[in-house]
Amino acid sequence: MKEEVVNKVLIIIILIFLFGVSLKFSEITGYAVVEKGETGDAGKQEKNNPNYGALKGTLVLVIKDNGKIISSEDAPNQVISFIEKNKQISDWSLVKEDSKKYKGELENVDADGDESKCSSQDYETERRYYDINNDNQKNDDEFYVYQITTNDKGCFAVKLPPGEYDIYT
Ligand SMILES: [Ca+2]
Repeated sequence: MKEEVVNKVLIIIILIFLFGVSLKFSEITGYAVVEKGETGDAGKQEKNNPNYGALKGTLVLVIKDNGKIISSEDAPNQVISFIEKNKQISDWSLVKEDSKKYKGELENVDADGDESKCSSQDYETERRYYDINNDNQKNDDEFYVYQITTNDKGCFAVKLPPGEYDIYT
C-alpha cells in the first residue's frame, strides 16, 4: 500500500518536470509589481521572434573583364529566390503559388550602411513551394521557396524562417 503512494508521488513529480521542460522558459522580458487591491500595467513586452528573421540588401548587375568589374548598375524589379541550403530545383515551372505573404518595412537597407540608395524598404515576401510531383499541393518531401522583387533601386528586404539559404536570381 505504501509503495503505491510513493509510486504515485513519483509519477506526479515526473509529470511536473516534463511540463516545465516543454514550456522552455528561457528569457526574462521585463518585470512587474502587483499592488494590493489595484490593477497594474505590464506594458509592452518584447521577445525575439523565434519563427522569423529578416535579410536586407541590394542587387547590382555587373560585367566582368578578367575577373575585374568594369560595369555595375542597379538591378530594379528582379525576382530573388531564397531556398533552404542543399535543396535543389531542377524545374522552376513547378515552383507554385502558396497563399502566404509577409509584409513590413525595414530600415537602413543599404549594404554599405550609408543610406545612399534606400533608407528603408517595404517588403513583401511571397512564399511558394516546389511541387516536385506536380499534384498542386505541398507534400512533406517538398520545400518552400521564398521570393521577393527588388525595388526601383535594386534594394530588397525579405522576412524568412531562421536557417541557411541559397540565393537565386
Ligand atoms: Ca506536391
